[in-house]
Amino acid sequence: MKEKFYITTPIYYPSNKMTLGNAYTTICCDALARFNRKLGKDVFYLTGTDEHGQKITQSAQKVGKSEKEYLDEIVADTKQLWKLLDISYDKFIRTTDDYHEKTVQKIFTELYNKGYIYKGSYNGWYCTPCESFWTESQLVDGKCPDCGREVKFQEEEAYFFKLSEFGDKLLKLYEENPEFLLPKNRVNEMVNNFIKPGLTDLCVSRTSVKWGVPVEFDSKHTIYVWIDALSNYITALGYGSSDDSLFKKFWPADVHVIGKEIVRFHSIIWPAMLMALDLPLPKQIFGHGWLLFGEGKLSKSKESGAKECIDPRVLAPRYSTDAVRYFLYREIPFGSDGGYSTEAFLTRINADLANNFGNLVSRTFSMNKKYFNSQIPQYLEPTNQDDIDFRNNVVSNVNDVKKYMQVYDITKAVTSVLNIFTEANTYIQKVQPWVIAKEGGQDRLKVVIRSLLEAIRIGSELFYAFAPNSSSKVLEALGLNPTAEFENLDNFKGLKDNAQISELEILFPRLDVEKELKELSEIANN
Ligand code: ME8
Repeated sequence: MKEKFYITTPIYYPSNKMTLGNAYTTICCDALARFNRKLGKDVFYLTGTDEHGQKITQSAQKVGKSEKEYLDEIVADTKQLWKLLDISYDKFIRTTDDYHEKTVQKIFTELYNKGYIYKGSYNGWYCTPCESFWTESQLVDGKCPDCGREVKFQEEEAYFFKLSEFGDKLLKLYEENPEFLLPKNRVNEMVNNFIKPGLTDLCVSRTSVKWGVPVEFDSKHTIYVWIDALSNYITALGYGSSDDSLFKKFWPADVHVIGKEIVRFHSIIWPAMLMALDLPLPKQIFGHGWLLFGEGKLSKSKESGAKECIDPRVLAPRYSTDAVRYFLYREIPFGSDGGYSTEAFLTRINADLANNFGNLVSRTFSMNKKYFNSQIPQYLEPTNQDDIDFRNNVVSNVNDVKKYMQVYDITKAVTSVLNIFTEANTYIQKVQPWVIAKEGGQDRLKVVIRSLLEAIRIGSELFYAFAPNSSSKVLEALGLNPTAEFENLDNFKGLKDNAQISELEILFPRLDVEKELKELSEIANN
């Protein structure tokens, strides 16, 4: 039986102003999902939208629509964006889906029946945009510590989840599984700032919020959005429904990938909920950093006043989806914050995609055309040390890519893929195939060109997870199926002797950076 791999993004707050920052988690998960499929695993990649809460009602009212009408349009747009960005999700869950709402009710009732939820009364400072309650001491200058906006004092009858009972269990979890939350530096913050000082019970119902899932046994209460939202990871698999085969197959999740600002919900509340439900915990949680613009996070809930174009709907059609994806993987060390700049984006396209990858493919294909009529030279064992060293370097980079992907180090993994192309370009300069061709070393020429084509094959196989479009074109030109599982990554025998290679268009045209900067800035300022 195939090994399974269940990966999730957070479910997104519906927005028609998605920036590159918002798309970051989904783009990163996509590389992991694709890579694990190529490793031969049975992958389930989940994403979706988080559609309940007061904020939705307010936004819908502003444009004179019902919540459902407003949401349907945004969800359709979001799905289109994921299509544009080549996101290969297996399921898209909406928290307004019927099956989800029913199971959330069941989960709440079960927690109540087990004594983990009780009725009390709540007062505190509520931030509507963040849908979070804060205590007086948590406020920063009297405002929401997360988004800096006004908070309102509210008091109401409410249900509470006994989060306070889970402190010791959570501490034990972190002691026994130091890799449960990655990167490891996020663990200290959770343990020292939240768990050790003592967890307080969590308010999990509201009577003032109407747009949400009603408590099954007390319908004037609406279930707290985070209880509703976190449950998506299991309701999407059919947990608690008449068909829970996906749940049985895929749960526990292999990894929940999330942004750092929602680590607290995923590494404290979610495990506590699962413990209370007697369900296995996810194997890992990965809290990535933020894509930054200037001082603040790029996000739709906080207008950054950006003067650079950060709209993936503009950037992807203009420079290719692969370029947008590649830039995010390569530039922002996965797990840390990273700054965005248009200039860095354009420079990377030129340096890494046009001059390195694209140029390698185009010069190798044209040499192969010139010397071997575009047929793949027959495999011969290398005897020249330069050829042997080159092959070893390629294989060592392959091992690095696999090693880094295993620990979700997307940035180092993609850098190692590009190293393969760099090695190949350096090899061309070093051995100078045109000199070998002139001096009549026909067998050596076969070894060199074959080695280059194989390096392109191996590199493109690995690059497929990150830049699926251009890699597919290369693999198809070489007569291979881009979605096939990895094969022959550690040898130079993956191509067919004498097979014909098809012509390829330029993969990444070189950009005039100055001109692009000017045009993008005009777009951004309009
Ligand atoms: O948090 N850089 O949804 P969301 C990197 N509905 N990542 C960013 C980013 C940036 N500038 N801006 C946003 C929610 N993100 C909840 C989740 S899960 C049960 C409920 C990321 O739409 C953010 O970190 O605000 C998160 O991982 C994702 O976009 C969705 O954020």
